Amino acid sequence: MAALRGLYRTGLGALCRRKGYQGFGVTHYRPFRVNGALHQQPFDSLEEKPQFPGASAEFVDRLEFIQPNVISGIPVYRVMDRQGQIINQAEDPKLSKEMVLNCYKKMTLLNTMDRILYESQRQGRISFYMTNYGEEGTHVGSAAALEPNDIIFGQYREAGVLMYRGFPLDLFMAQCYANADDLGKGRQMPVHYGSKDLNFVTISSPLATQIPQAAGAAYAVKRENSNRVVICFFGEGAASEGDAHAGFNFSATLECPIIFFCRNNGYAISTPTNEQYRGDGIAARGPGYGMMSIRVDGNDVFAVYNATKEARRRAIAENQPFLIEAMTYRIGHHSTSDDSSAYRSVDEVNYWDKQDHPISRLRHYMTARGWWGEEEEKTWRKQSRKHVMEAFERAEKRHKPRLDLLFSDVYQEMTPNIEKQKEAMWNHLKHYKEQYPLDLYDK
Ligand SMILES: Cc1ncc(C[n+]2csc(CCOP(=O)(O)OP(=O)(O)O)c2C)c(N)n1
Ligand SMILES: [Mg+2]
Repeated sequence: MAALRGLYRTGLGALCRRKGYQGFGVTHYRPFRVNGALHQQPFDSLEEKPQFPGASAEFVDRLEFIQPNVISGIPVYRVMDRQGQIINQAEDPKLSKEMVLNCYKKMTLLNTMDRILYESQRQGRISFYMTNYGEEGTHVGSAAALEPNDIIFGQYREAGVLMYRGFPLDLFMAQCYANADDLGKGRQMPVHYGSKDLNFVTISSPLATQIPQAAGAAYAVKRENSNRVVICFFGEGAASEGDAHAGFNFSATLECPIIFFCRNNGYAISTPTNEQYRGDGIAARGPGYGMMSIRVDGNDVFAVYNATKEARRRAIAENQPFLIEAMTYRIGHHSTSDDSSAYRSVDEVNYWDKQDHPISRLRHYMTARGWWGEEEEKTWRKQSRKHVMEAFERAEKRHKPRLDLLFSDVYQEMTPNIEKQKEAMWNHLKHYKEQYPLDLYDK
């Protein structure tokens, strides 16, 4: 039967039929009338085509289930090897020295900020933190390929994207310290950044909520015809949520200019990928939605850059969604509420930290070109740490936001019940003021 299907695909089936070949088909007679007289038209069952509106397909006459691995072993696109050498010169994005140094500096600055804020949480100075260790290449490679007016929806582990866009250290710190400078007015948990100026939609923790929201934004962008794209970041764990399906399907059917960027970092908290899904990762799902898809080496900043740049260009030109699955590894714990030594070995983590790291790979590339050496590294490490420490000290000293901001921005105008809650809070604080550190708050 497979051979027969092959014949049909190559058009030989049609040839046989034209020559009157009876083959495997059964001859039937189709009745029709001309001027009241009944005639019979012979036809071959193999000529029948399915007419169902839900699929483009052929009939087959043998029971055969489709193997789940028909889409498997999707290759991983990369530009550099682990030593930072370009494998195929034609794929080198040939970024300027200035741009490469900027990428490297953003990746390492993110590292330094993570270290300081992680330690701050450990010392009880902030309530919570999530590091980005090991995934710096996915952040910076994608952010560098976007334009400033593209709209970004993140999950929570994409601080490097925001940093590349120009979000200052002071605002990162203000958000984590929930101080009066925080753009979110201190009302979110740490790492839930957002910036209207930088087109970075505020993070929401319930997994995958951003995916249908991003699809809707992409539909709006398409209607305004503004030559921009929406990019939506999510983890491979979030891709198991129903909202991911809704977002993918709406984007494909409404033909939206969106890049779905999956950071496949091997874990959803303690659940490894081999317990999360049975197919070939997230890229394999793209064809099921009728979506262009690619898998890239997320630790290769140039591969991520090239894939995002091309997906951006085509998403806008052709009004269609693209799915990028960037393979990487979460080197840090899931968050400060997690201890990953309970579910993975030190050797496993060390491999990624020491032998396949996006930062060292880019550094090898820069060193080979004579753009970076020990001296530059030492100076930059010192300087970036100083910047982070200064921002951290400023944030810690700053007052917390005015307390009644808790109640604003729920609706454009405060509703009577919210007004009542606000009054109740002030009354409570009047009675029990000695129980609260009110001097820490803006008046
Ligand atoms: C709807 C919902 N369910 C569960 C959680 C708890 N939770 C927070 S992060 C996370 C794992 C997500 O993994 P992944 O999407 O791979 O992102 P990663 O943390 O690896 O970057 C889970 C289960 C949540 N925040 N929201
Ligand atoms: Mg994950």
